[in-house]
Amino acid sequence: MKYRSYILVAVASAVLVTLLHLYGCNPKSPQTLNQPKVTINQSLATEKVSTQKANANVKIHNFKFEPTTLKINVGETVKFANSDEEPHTVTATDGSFDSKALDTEEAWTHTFTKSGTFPYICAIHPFMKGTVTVTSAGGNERKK
Ligand SMILES: [Cu+2]
Repeated sequence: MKYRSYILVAVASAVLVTLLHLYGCNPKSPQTLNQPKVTINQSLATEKVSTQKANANVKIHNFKFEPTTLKINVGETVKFANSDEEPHTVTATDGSFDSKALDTEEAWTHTFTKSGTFPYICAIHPFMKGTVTVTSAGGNERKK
């Protein structure tokens, strides 16, 4: 008889401990067990370091500026990228900007702070011509 009650107590204790373990020590709901997925932005790592954002792009390709004529607003930045095997420059005919020679896959950015029409050439190949037309955006620009 005594032996049997020992077993009962032991079983009851085991059940109690199990219940305590299930409900007392395991408050986590299944949702919190789902770990958030960590994704590493690989594109940031492979992109060439360029902090300056361009509003427009001009590609230098086959001894041409593409697009040849570009219209932007005052304060916007244009990125000129040379994809030719030859070096090229982006040189304003009025002397207001000059990229100097850009090698293959080299890029140069310029921010246009004045409205107007700016023809430019490649100083190495003067037959290469382009134009950037800069207009003031909604007349908000009052800078001098
Ligand atoms: Cu050139």
